[in-house]
Amino acid sequence: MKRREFLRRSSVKGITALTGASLFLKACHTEEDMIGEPNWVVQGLFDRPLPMPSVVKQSATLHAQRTSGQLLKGKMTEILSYGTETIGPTIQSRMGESINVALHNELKEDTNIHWHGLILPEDMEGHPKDVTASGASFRYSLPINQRAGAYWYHPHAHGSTASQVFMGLVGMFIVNDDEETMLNLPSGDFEIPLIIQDKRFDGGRLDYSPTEEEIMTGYLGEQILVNGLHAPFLSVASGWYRLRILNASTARVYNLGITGGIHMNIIGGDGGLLTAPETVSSILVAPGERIDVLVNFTDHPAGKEVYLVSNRFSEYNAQGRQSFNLLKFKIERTSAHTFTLPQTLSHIKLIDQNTSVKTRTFDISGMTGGEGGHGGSGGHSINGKTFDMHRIDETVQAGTTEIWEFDNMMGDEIHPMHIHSVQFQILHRMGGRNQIIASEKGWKDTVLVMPGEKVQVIMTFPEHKGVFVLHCHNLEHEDDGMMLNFRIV
Ligand SMILES: [Cu+2]
Repeated sequence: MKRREFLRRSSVKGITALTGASLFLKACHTEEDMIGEPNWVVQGLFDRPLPMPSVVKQSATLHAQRTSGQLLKGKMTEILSYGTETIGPTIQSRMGESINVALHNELKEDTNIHWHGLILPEDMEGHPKDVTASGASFRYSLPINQRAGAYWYHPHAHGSTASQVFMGLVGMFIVNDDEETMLNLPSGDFEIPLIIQDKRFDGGRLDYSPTEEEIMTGYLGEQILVNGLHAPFLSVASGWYRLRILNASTARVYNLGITGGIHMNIIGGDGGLLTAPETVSSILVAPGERIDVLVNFTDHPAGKEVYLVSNRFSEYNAQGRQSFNLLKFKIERTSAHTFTLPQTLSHIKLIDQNTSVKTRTFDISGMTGGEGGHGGSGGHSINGKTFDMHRIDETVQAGTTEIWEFDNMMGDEIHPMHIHSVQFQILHRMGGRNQIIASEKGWKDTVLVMPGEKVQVIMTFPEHKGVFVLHCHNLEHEDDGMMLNFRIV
């Protein structure tokens, strides 16, 4: 199918007004109508316990390798992994520390690690030019000079980022600091990392084989995994929990909520805590984004079961038309632990717009007109350009502040835009949702730009110099070339 025809048929532009609960329009399809359509999520039994990634501190050794895991009930599946678990270990650190990570590439292809959200020197942060060949090793030395937050890590070898992430090479990277510790937030058994990935299977085999159409829209899986397991449950007490949620899917956006009338108190986004909690009934989380959520199961009787769900958010886009469960919470005991939601969480100094030395606009709505192709000559573009490893697209001055504008006003596709090695603040969203949502009211490294939207962000570049990338975190788009280099001088 030609692209134009495909777009006409899918009418994805209509997504723009449909993302807030109050803006939700009545769908003309019922879910029953659409069962069996492509990428329809298949729900499981929620009868296997949620696995927890192991936690490592100060140093880690990661063996990128082919192994197997029981992602689906009763079936072993070949996956890629950083060790013996289906999800990479959570690397836990404190601001001011330096973390050493040894990567051993035991794959048959290049790989590397990008430390998503961490502000790191050029040679450590995982630019696609810096890959580790099959059979080789690399030592990452990561100085942690930023505030508490849930960051994460994944491969960034151009052309194979999506497949390696899809096959399982992901992990969380937690930074703690004194400001966060003072809050005494729920911790230990009450702090739960939730890493969400959608997967497609062909029989018992993981299947990553996007068609040309799927490179346009993103590759959607029918099974939703949490911490590497399809349809798990978590046994909880009737107290407060802190959920550290990461969307590590290649393209799927989730509109997360909890059933049973339980609200999500959003306390943080990509770059750590907000200034104050924001209470929502559901929230969009795009690929690459994280949310930090406090949930109160107090006042719910033992024996009650509720679900982490993704609610419908668009009737026009295939992935927005369905609501489905991701994880079951079984409230099974009472908790002696008491906690009161804090009124204030952290201090965030807003960047003064008057200090910006330049505004750059990035047109993310276009295609280069090529036929596209995964890792090929490219279709998705930024400012009409597809990624060239050796071309510097933008040059910025270390330590200066700029406003960058991502313009998807004329676009038809969903683009979560990510900038390496900085944290930014979101100034405006024009068109579409026309607002900044709860998780966007703090520091960010990835911002969802829906079709019909234009988003402005402001950031101060770090003092370290070098070449970094900005790109779409729909990983099919990224591998298709929707990425540029910027150099800090
Ligand atoms: Cu994109």
